[in-house]
Amino acid sequence: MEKLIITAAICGAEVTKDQNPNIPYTVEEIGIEAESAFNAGASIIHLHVREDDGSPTQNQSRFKQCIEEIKRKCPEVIFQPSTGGAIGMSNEERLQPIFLEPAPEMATLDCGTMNFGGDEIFVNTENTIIKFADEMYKRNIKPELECFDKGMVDMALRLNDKGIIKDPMHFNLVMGVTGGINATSRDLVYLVNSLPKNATYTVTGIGKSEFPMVTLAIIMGGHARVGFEDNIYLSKGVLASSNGDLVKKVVRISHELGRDIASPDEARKLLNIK
Ligand code: KMH
Ligand code: ZN
Repeated sequence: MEKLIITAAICGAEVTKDQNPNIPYTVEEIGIEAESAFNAGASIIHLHVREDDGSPTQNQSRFKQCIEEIKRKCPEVIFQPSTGGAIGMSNEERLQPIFLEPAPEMATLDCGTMNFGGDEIFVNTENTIIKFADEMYKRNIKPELECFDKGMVDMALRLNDKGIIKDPMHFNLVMGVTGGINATSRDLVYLVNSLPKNATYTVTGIGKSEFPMVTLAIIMGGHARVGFEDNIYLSKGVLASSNGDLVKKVVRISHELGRDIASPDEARKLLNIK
């Protein structure tokens, strides 16, 4: 089986230090968390950034500072800024990291609108998806297609048929968000069977489903995402002390199952990043 690409979602936009004091906010903390994930085996950093007080921002200069800090510590790592940002942000706000110089190698492309718990709605209309995709391809940025539900996979496939989303596609199947698809083996098999043969995919399980879903992905030939954005616990009731702790656990599981871990350059080849 091909090597496992591990993505670390080190920070997110919603989780706070009240929930786990190790959530990074400052540039320095973000650098430390990225380094811990990279040293443990992550080849991609999925990046949100925060103000020093923890509030989420898509500010381009904040992204630049954080990326420079991470590059200083782990120059080879692949950056994947979020264009999802936080719920309620405008499209213009969310797109800012796409216009960084140099352009990031990847970015997220959220493939549909959905409930996000309580009164929250994460809005991604079809036209938004098309605009974000166009902006990414203009800059040779590989989109990771964030699918929180089956209809989002279908949206990506429809836009692929129209030539808007290009082959080979790379999906992130995000399972267990309130309002999205459940994190079950049945549903993962259903999603994976819906993908074209030449697509690659990563699996993200939210909360306590993180490690079970990632383990299934390792077995099925997919790739794995972990990190504070998705889950703050190393095991039941035990807060993770770093993103590196979460990545180390995936590496351990993967090695037990006989699958080696991809370096960033190996990940670039597997994802067709040029
Ligand atoms: N913060 C979520 C509302 C992404 O990074 O593209 C959306 C999100 C997806 O995190
Ligand atoms: Zn994100």
